[in-house]
Amino acid sequence: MQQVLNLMNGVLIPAGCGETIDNISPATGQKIATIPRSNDSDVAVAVKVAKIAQPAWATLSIDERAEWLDKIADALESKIDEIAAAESEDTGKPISLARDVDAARSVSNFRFFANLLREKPKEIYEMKDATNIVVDKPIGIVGLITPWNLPLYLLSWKIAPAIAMGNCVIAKPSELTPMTAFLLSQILLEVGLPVGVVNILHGFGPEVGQAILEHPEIGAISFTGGTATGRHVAATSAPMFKKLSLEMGGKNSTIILADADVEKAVAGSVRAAFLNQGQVCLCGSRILIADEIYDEFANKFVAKVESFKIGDPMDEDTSFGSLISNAHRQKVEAYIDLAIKEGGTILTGGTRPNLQPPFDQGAFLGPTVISDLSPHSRCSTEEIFGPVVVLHRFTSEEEAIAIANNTEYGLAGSVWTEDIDNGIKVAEAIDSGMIWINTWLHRDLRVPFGGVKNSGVGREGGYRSFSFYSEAMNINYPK
Ligand code: TXE
Repeated sequence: MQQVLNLMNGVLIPAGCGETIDNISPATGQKIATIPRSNDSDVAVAVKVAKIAQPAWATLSIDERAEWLDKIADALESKIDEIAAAESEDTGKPISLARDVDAARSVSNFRFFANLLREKPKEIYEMKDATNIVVDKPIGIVGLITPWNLPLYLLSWKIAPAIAMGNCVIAKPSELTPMTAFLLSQILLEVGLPVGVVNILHGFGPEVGQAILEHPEIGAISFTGGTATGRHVAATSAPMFKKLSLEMGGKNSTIILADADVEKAVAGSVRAAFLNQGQVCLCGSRILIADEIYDEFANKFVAKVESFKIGDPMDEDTSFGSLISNAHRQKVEAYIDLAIKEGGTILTGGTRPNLQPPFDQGAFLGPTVISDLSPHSRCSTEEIFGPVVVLHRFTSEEEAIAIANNTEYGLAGSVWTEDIDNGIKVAEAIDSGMIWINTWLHRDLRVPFGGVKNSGVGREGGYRSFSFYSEAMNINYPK
């Protein structure tokens, strides 16, 4: 039984109150660790140590901080299999996905921001009689709050740019997935990162998370999670004028135009629908198909979905793991029941697979495809955040765009067509932060990442992350 500890001031310690929370493996239902039940007094101590560490950290040169990010990347890379195994056990995702996506991206997040920091151009604006120089000053102490679906991938996506810009961080991973954050804590100690620069506190959102939101000396909050919680984060932080980055839910459309390459579109849209068992906010959970190719596409799509290998996430051949928890599975199953009430037809899935012990105790649910629902139905417009997709026909591109925009979210999506120019035209008409054409989740870390409407506020990625984690100051002086 692993005892997860907080990282605070360069040591691994329990919560001040000594209380713990059980961490359950989603695939087996077994307790695998305990985590600290931290609260506001732990946050108060973390802020004190971060405040002491921050001035020295901020005065390091760009190259020195970039060097630290590279050291962390190298150390993560040397433990990529250990990280993948921990992430797979903690989330229920297949080990192959944990290695190829979660662990690999955690390494590249630190390496990417190290190099981007080195290349960061100086911002100088010359006037006839004066010069302006823009200085990006650190905020000081920033709060990072992250979700359970891509634990280390998203934690590293925030920590790297935050410390690159000279801040110290107080991070709170999801209480459902503490394991790789704990591995990162140990790695930060191994590489000798100066104490107090990164502090990682575990515990419940409304307790230690809320304390981070409320602490007056934490100047910015970067949150990734559900829209409901994001609304609460904003309501708490905005009146304190904290900088706020919100990455929240999605209900993304995959649009299959009549001229699409059907084989390519089927393969791509199945991956976009069910990667990480559909628990990625970028997943394409509404598939809009041109009438002309609907039957061919739907049949091939269902056949591909039925080829997933569901089971032990630690088995290299498994391509479909468990959901994050039994509670989340019940939420997803409630949507499947609702879909039937709303007139939907279950083309495949909708049931729990029969698995051998101990996986019979896991939060498994088969990939589910539903047709014949109205595009205005709750299942077609609300975020389910699980392995459930709805298929819709459309007769014109205008209709497809209208369906795609008919949701409170605006995060991502994809368009499948052999005519790229037309694909770009359709993409631009969709209220969204990012659209892929004939692919999905192909990521250049320099581009803006984030959404509109109820999917988020602000953008992460590249220099946009740097500007979030700093305060721009202009100095003007005469020639
Ligand atoms: O979110 P929650 P979950 C979205 C995804 C889905 C959800 C899944 O669409 O809706 O996130 O993650 C902490 N004060 N995205 O269920 O509950 C909580 O402890 C402070 C979008 O975990 O919102 C956890 O650490 N913190 C995203 C974190 O908030 C609080 C990608 C998120 O928890 C808190 C990934 C409080 N009062 C998931 N209550 C994207 N757009 O990229 C909870 N927390």
